[in-house]
Amino acid sequence: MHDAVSHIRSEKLTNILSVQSAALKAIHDYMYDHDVVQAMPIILSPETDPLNHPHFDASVVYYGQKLHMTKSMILHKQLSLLNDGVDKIYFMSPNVRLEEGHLKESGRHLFEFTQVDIELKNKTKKDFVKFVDGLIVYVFRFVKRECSDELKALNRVLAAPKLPLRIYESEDLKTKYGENFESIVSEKAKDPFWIMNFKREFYDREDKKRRGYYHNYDMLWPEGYGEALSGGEREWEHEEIVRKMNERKTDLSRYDMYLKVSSQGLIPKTVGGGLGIERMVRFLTGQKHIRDVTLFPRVPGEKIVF
Ligand code: ASN
Repeated sequence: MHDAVSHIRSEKLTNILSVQSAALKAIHDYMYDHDVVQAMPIILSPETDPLNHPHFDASVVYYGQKLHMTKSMILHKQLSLLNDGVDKIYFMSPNVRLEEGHLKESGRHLFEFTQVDIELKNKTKKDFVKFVDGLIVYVFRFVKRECSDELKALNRVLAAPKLPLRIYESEDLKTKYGENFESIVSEKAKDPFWIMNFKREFYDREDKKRRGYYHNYDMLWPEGYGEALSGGEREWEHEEIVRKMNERKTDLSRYDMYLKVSSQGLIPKTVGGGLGIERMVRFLTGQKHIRDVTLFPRVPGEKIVF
């Protein structure tokens, strides 16, 4: 209890919250300037991101209906772009992912966090990378300008990266550095960078002519801070969606409504991704563990105080 109170009262946290506030303003300004519409997030829905890695269930039953807490708004992002007048959308989306306790060691996992979740219609991964490159530099510049005292107090020197950010292919990095390539390259890097092509969820587009190649990506922070954003171009064709759900042994009945929409050919062609807010603040402020940048830490496996 005492530790939690002194954490909330610390001057370090004052500085971190100022940096976070500036970074959030920069994100909103950038979105507004680029005509990206902000919509409100949802927390409970019949189905959410399947998140194909081990985690505990977070659902409630409400009037007989099972509702899941948002793991990511990916499916809702796609559905929101069914509106013909909206081509670009973002959500400041709280996610609940009840991760396994060993992930607390990573320094970058929270079981409750917020991502700025972006989706763009009729755009490609190239467009998205360019859009996010611009966002990152905009945030860096704004934070450096507005929070020079706070950064100094935190002993953090930030250099705005040169654009375009470097782009790597995961296969090349795997050959060079082995399975742990993401951490190794993040340790070595001085600027944020992109890695293309990961086998992930059903909704990230797989190349039809080159099976096993996925038109998706991660953006990583340098200095060993690891994953910042993940996203990709999306599957929109019903047959591909069903094929990939089956490949991942997904219970199709859970995605009944989504599949109804896709079977009518309505899923729009989109690209997008989600940037973790707390991870970004951890990097901007140079903190060792993500718990240090949150007012009320939710670290996997740890008991919550407040
Ligand atoms: N936000 C991610 C995306 O847009 C999905 C996720 O967080 N799992 O692809």
